[in-house]
Amino acid sequence: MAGRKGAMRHDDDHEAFDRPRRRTQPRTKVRPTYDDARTARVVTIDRGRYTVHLDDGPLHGGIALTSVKARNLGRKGVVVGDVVHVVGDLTGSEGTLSRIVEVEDRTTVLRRTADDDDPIERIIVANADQLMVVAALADPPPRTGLIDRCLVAAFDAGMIPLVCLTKSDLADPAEVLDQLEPLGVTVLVTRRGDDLTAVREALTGHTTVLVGHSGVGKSTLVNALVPDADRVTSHVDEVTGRGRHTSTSAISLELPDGGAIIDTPGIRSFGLAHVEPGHLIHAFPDLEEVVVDCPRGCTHGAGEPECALDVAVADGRLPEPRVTSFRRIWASRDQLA
Ligand SMILES: Nc1nc2c(ncn2[C@@H]2O[C@H](COP(=O)(O)OP(=O)(O)OP(=O)(O)O)[C@@H](O)[C@H]2O)c(=O)[nH]1
Ligand SMILES: [Mg+2]
Ligand SMILES: [Zn+2]
Repeated sequence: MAGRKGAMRHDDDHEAFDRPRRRTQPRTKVRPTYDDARTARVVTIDRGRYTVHLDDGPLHGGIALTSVKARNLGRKGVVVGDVVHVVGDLTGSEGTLSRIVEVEDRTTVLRRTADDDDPIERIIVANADQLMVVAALADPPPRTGLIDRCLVAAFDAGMIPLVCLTKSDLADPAEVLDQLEPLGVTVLVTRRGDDLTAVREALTGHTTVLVGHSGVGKSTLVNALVPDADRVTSHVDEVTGRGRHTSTSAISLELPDGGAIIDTPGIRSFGLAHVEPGHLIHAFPDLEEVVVDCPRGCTHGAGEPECALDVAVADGRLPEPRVTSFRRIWASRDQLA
């Protein structure tokens, strides 16, 4: 109870903060200008408290602040990865609080619906330019449907997709690699204690969000890539074969050589109700070129009677696995993974 009271008191403080400074004009017309605001990035959120980093964050000499949302933002959401403007105490000293007064336009948003029938979409992360689907080759076993769905989400969001297949010490990656190959997506294979040079190279200079089932090794990767990350990891349940949902909130961590990696909680499914039909083809320029010859309203799916993709496969302009793989990931939208 005591903790709760403390939190209430802070909220009152922050209302007081928000009162316009100049009182000579009617209050409703005064819009604070926040000339003194600094730009920061949201790295994690915990019960209404936002940890934001000024400049590059602590690893690169910047400052970490605890912030609350200013009232002028109303119900506008603030998510991990957002670039925000903060005012108030910007020293980062213990016990200080700053306020987020503005959220900059997002370059990308990763959305997901809980499942395809769920109309409520949630933004998971803003401003990431890469999405790395993390899947274990065993323990828990790979579910290619989920990989496909995450790839659709990445393509739809205009993010560069990557796949990381973990636990290659436990199972052979050949089959999953074969299935992903025609998509032309970068696939990285890792194992316990591996040298992670290839992963590092793919991530440096980018902001990459990790997405995958619980227990696949997302936090393990983060710990190997970021010094002092200290992400808690936990074993996969021997009886159910499932992860334990060890990570419970998203957090963005700076990479030593530049860029950031965003660890997220394990997901059970990845709903794609928000994905526009026809949007995915933009991520496949070779196919997009061909479908200009499709009849109006063609979805380019396997059952389409006059789809130009079939003609292009028949006359050798497109490799059949490429078209089949495109259709598979598009069809994954209708399956629950
Ligand atoms: N054998 C093997 N085990 C691994 C590997 N990578 C991770 N693990 C183990 O897998 C378990 C789960 O790893 P986590 O990093 O906690 O998984 P996570 O994806 O962060 O899980 P959530 O936070 O629940 O979403 C831990 O016991 C890790 O030690 C690997 O390459 N090989
Ligand atoms: Mg984790
Ligand atoms: Zn078509």
